[in-house]
Amino acid sequence: MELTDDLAQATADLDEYGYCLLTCPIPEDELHAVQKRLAEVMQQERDDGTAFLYENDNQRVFSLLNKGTEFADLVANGAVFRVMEHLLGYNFMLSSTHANVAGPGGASMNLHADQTFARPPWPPYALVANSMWMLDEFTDANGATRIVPGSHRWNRQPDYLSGEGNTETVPVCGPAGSVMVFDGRLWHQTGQNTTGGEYRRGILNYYCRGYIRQQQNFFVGLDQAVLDRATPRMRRLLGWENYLSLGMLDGLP
Ligand SMILES: O=C(O)CCC(=O)C(=O)O
Repeated sequence: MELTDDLAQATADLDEYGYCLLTCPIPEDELHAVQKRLAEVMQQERDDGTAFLYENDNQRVFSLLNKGTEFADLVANGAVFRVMEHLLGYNFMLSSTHANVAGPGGASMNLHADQTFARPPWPPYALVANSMWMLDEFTDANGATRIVPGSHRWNRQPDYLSGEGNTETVPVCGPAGSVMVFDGRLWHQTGQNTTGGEYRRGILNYYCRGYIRQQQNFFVGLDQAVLDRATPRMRRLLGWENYLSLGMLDGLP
């Protein structure tokens, strides 16, 4: 798939294939600041023994909003926001934000759809959607996210008992700064990193419809300083605004 900064093309790609690939929507210096901060946090968590390491040298870094001011602009980025709104509608929210790093020798992840928490039958639209910010160039060799194009239209998770966990996938490759936005029904997985020394760093900003429980509990875990800095859009994304009659305070929106 071609990279695009045309949002009409991006939403058409999402409808047809279940994903789209956006050209880097932030200035280069902001991308560098995010890369630098993530590298620092990864190292810091390895040094202090709190790093979440798995599959050889893969690493997840959770709760990014509490770990650097650099990450907020990605969460609320305008281009991603508009494409997400196409998928998730009125007053959608941030579900979680974390980094997933495929380290050298890291194994691939099981093929899955992100809305597996919902019991079948699924409605004919996405309940959640994800965005993968590629902080390094994503290649077939370094573990680029692999997908089954068009699988969002099957509207169900893979059936492992019938071998669908082995459905043929394609890697979604792009230069550093590209963003893949994908429907919560799309079958996907982290690729295997077969390189000897490359780290494939990606940030997953995951969103949900306004009536779905968020993956991360921001009401309990968000640092007050993050909320103090939050723009109106960010407060809404975090769940600080009501969705119709949900999320009220003392009977009022
Ligand atoms: O890291 C990736 O490429 C995909 C990660 C993923 O699918 C997940 O964390 O659920």
